[in-house]
Amino acid sequence: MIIKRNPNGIDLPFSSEITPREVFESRRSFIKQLAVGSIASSALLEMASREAFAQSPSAQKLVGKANPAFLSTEKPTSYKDATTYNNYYEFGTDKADPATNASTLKPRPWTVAIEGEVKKPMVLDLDTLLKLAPLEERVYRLRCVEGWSMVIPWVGYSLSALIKKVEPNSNAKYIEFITLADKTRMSGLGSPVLEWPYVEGLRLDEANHPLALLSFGMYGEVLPNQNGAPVRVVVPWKYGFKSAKSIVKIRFTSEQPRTAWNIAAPSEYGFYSNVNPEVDHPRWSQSSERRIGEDGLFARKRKTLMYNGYSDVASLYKGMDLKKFF
Ligand SMILES: Nc1nc2c(c(=O)[nH]1)N[C@H]1C(S)=C(S)[C@@H](COP(=O)(O)O)O[C@H]1N2
Ligand SMILES: [Mo]
Repeated sequence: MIIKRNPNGIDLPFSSEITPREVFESRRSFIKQLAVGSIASSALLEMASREAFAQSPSAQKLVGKANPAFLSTEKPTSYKDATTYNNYYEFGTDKADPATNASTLKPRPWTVAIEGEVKKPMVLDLDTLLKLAPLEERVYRLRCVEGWSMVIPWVGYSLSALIKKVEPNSNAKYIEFITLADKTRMSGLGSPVLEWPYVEGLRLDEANHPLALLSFGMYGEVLPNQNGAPVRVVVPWKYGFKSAKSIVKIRFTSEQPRTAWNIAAPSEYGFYSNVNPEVDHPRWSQSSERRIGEDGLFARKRKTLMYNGYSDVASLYKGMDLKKFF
């Protein structure tokens, strides 16, 4: 149990039972993996050190135990890029807007209501949510539908742990994420660019896939507001917009839920939105991507991988025409 004083002066207990030694060792194995799997530059090793993840002196630490099943040999995107180049339209549509405007989001106190087709509907406060399962660190690629990608060390646990707790009933086929829409705190809500609140959804078997992450932190710290504090999902095999930020309600449904980008432009954004280099967006190719931080004059574009490289999920879509179910 780690108890730390956060910037607002509230003592926050965290469930992760990690000793500094375990942290050190998991970090070492991460470094070893990196050294084996790719060019071991000194910058890379430094990036992998716990110290390098301590990004801002005032931020609340949130440590997860590195899960060897979900590490990556790719160099994480810099903390600065990951926190200043964001899509969070509730705070404006320019990439720099969320970092500038999201300081008004109040991530504590916070509750998530869980309702719909479950045997145990409940309202969970953030501390209870944080203690529901051991926190892990997982390094995931995030691929935005706009054609750029990042590599981010998230902190959280599989969404399936929460699903198990509330016991979906036999009608539950989908899960809907409803996010905060607070006009008094979110400067972008005046814009009609999307319908608010921002909503997203998954089929229940997708949500139960171990890769689907309920995330509370990144780079060893609580989520910065602009990255979706205090709780979001990260669904790494789907385009970034499926990874809803600042969730206040999770509803289990029998019907496929509406989703924000599908409402805004149904011919461009489907419900599934799996990363798929073979299915172009109507207005641009999806076959390659720009890795944020590699945008120099000679930066090569990277090939986009099917399911963003997370081929484990393919069995979820057996027999489906992914051009139709885009
Ligand atoms: N509530 C909400 N969640 C959101 C968005 C948003 O505008 N509002 N943008 C999505 C998009 S398009 C992307 S690419 C990712 C970006 O996450 P990041 O800024 O943490 O990299 O968040 C997604 N989640
Ligand atoms: Mo995105």
